[in-house]
Amino acid sequence: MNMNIMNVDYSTKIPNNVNLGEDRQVLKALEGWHPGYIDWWNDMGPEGFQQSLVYLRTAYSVDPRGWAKFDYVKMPDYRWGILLAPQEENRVIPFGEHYGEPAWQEVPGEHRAMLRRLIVIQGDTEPASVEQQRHLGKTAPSLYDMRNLFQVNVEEGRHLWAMVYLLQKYFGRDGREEADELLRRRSGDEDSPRMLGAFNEKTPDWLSFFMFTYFTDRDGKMQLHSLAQSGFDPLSRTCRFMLTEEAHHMFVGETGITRVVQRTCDAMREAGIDDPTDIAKVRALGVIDLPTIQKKLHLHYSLSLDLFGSEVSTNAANAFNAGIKGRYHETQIQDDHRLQNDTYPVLKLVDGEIKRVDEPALTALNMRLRDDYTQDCVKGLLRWNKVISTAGYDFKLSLPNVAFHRAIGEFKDVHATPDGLLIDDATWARRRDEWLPSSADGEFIASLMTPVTEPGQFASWISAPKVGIDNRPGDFEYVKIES
Ligand code: BYC
Repeated sequence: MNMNIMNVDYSTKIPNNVNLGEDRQVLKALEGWHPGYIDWWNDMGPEGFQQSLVYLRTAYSVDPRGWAKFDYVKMPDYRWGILLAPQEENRVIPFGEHYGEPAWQEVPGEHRAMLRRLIVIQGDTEPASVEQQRHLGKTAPSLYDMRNLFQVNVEEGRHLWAMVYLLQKYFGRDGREEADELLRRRSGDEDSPRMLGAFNEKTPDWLSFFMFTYFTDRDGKMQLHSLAQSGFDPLSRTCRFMLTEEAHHMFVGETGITRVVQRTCDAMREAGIDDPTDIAKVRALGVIDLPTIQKKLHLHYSLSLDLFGSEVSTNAANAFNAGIKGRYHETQIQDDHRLQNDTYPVLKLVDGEIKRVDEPALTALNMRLRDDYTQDCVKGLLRWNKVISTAGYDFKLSLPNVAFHRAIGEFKDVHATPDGLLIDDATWARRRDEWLPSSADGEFIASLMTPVTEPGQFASWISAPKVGIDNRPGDFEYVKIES
């Protein structure tokens, strides 16, 4: 078969650019896994709308200049495929003890367990997010937003396929067992939860969805970048292509929050409200007040920080030394890429105070990636704050201190305010609802979540997007619900 790596073979049941047609054993394993996946999608994927026609993009190539086509598809018919970025000729391992050696095309035996663990953790997050978001279709604020939700969902499904392919192709029987386990765990399940904290939380409403795609998908971006540096070439190539799709997910988050903030500011202006913290007055307009948006931001940012693991971690050092997981933009960093003698400043709790302490750079890699993440997060805040200041309001959204509301790492046993002031348990209990969404806040937001399914119409609490998907006009019917 003439396989062009840029183009995807759609002749097998599982579209791919990895020559599955000639890799009978792996094809068989994947075909064996497929029915369980479809069962999972039917049980745990989007609730309702499975027979609706959704205007989705599907990858048909991995050429960065044009890799997707848009068309109406029923979600269960989406072609979930296995797509790897093209192999770079003579690629070498860009960091760690094996620095400069040829990248591995097979799993290095000594690092097998570590590699499998990272692939399984990555894989576990993908179906988890679909599970967390499954009920949101019913309350979509527009067909445009509904379509974006489903796009994100089918692509998270494809990312699960991507990890399952690696497990089945490179890890034999235990890889197949892990692939089955990925379909068995469930977000929020008491007995068999998803592996990482944030993926067992609820995504109760659309503001949470936008916060999740902005903050938690961005952890995904950082982790995928680190794995895209991997010396294990198939993992690197897989993650490189996943990042292409991931960009849209964060776009959904960033523009979603922008549109919520915009709508709130517009409504306050129209009503002549000068004080954005007059919550009752603002809420009476049917929009979400800025202080509540800030609370949601506190929540999702702090949950996402936990996904980076402990600030000081021997797991992270081992993965780097082994050449398995690198740093963000590793190949662009000017240093020896081994880090044996370097240090990195880490925020730690010292005698009851938050202090910067120099730690060996190798064990501080989670902290470094988290710092890169925070820098990346700031961009959205600048944009949102621009909307607020342009509307003439003196209010700034901000990221909370890293010690605030943490369940993993250095600050998990203390309480801190969003400004980073350490406080005792009683103060935390008393003031928690000032900083994180309270049940009353949740009820108010829930009261706004009425579906809008008229093309070109939007719910009261969110403004229209500036441009359509695939340059479609404002009244385009992104989802044909009855079909
Ligand atoms: N929750 O040395 P430590 C995405 C565990 S998101 C629960 O501190 P390490 C996406 C840890 O497993 C990206 N447990 O951390 C986004 C370890 O347990 P064991 C997903 C946690 O290992 C949106 C112990 O604590 N990809 O793609 O250096 C939608 C000590 O670990 C947590 C990845 O995460 C937690 N938050 O780093 C869809 C990349 N944190 O082994 C998709 C792969 C730590 O002692 N994963 N623990 O039993 C990794 O690189 C690392 O495993 C972590 C943790 C960064 C997660």
